[in-house]
Amino acid sequence: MLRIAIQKSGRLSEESLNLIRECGISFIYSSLKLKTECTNFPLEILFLRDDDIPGYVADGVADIGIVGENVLVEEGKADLTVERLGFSRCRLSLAVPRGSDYESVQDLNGKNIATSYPNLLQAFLEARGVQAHIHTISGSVEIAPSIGLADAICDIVSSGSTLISNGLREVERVFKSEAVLIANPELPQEKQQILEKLLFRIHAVQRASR
Ligand code: PRT
Ligand code: ZN
Repeated sequence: MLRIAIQKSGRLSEESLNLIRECGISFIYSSLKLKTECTNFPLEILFLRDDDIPGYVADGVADIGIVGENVLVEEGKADLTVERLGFSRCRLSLAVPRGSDYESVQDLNGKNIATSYPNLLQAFLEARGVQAHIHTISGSVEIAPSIGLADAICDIVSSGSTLISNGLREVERVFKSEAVLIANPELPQEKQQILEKLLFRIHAVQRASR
């Protein structure tokens, strides 16, 4: 039996479950249960916080998982990727208050930037020779400038409406993300074979939806 970790409730959950269903795999779903065994394929589904998924897969607690690349790369585990899944697309962007006279990334030298993605942001700034003070906060990043906590923010954007409603302007794209399938690199042969069967079905689903 192969164990897959998916997000319990959030922006990845529904499409992760849909992908498994589209692969012809059946299971009984209850929002109260933290795991479920599929009835017609050797797969067990674990429902977890997205941030915990890369670590569990790296440690072998789960064999495979579905997570946003933004979380995966932030946690330094990009090498676990086996397949890009094409949903939950978004970007990690830098944004500044609408009225500020931002011209280039160099304007961020010495500034305070709030983010939940310090590693991705640090790599982006370093590559451009910018030194800023990064303040790591775990949520509600968009309000940081208006309460005087930061001069700029770096957060996930999809439609851009959250930035607009908080008086912010997107100025740099730091990272492009989509959901990815990840796997423990040392799966025993039996599990590797189940993963290959699953990947075969995922490819068929992807071809059919193109
Ligand atoms: O509880 P748990 O820890 O599991 O969930 P979470 O709250 O950490 O994550 P969740 O469900 O918000 O997002 C899961 C993943 O979905 C992210 O890691 C991204 O890979 C992806 N994703 C896609 C997004 C968005 N779109 C998105 N719009 N993640 C977050 N947002 C947020 C963003 O933080 C901002 O507050 O939505 C707001 C911006 O949206 P727009 O449309 O107004 O631009
Ligand atoms: Zn999370």
